[in-house]
Amino acid sequence: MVLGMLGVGALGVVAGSRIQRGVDAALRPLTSRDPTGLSALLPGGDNFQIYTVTDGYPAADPSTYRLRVDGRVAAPLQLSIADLQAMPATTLVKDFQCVTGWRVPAVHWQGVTVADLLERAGVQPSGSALRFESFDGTYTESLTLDQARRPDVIVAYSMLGGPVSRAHGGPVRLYVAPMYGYKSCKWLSRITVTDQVEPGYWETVGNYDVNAWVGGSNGRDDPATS
Ligand SMILES: Nc1nc2c(c(=O)[nH]1)N[C@H]1C(S)=C(S)[C@@H](COP(=O)(O)O)O[C@H]1N2
Ligand SMILES: [Mo]
Repeated sequence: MVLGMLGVGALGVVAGSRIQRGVDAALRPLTSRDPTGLSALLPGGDNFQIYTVTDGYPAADPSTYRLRVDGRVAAPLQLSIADLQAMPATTLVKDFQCVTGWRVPAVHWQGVTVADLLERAGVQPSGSALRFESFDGTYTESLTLDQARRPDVIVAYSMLGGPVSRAHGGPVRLYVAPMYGYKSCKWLSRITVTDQVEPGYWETVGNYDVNAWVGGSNGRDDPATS
């Protein structure tokens, strides 16, 4: 059983090992959508593409890693992985879908809801949105408080049956199930409660929609084309 799981994990690493730096470049998705929808029908398998907007994959030692929660909160937090794992765990089995067209069905995720983190930190009345920062030093994302409090928005420490790998944004990444993959900030280091939405990396560089609902953004539900 253990060997079997390791095998699947190893396959996943091989299949996902391509670095696709900048593949989400501005305007590119407009021409690289999957008009046939066939990629969504391909059976199983870990067909993630691995993205980074920096020169590689940043690394953090899981034993010293801390997730900061700050900004317009009553009590700023600095949480170790053990702290996160001591909180109520949420498990999700849901698809991961990039706005450029690829999708991985039924991915296993585990972590804590952003709602629980916010509850613990205590959001001040002036707070209305969140800024997510990556320790790659470049990537950011945003959600409104209402979006972030959904039960299917988690800070994930486990993915694909094991700790979130370095390539997939470990030790801790965001997973925003109802939205396209660019919302799911990898190498997550900081969540800041802000007074307004600050558009994230691809929303600025690639002009993606800030509200990134799968099937309901980035032109995906335009009545004129569907
Ligand atoms: N820090 C960081 N987070 C990121 C990205 C990135 O380049 N850097 N790419 C985003 C995009 S566009 C997608 S589709 C997913 C890809 O996740 P994966 O690399 O685990 O497949 O990560 C998202 N989060
Ligand atoms: Mo993406």
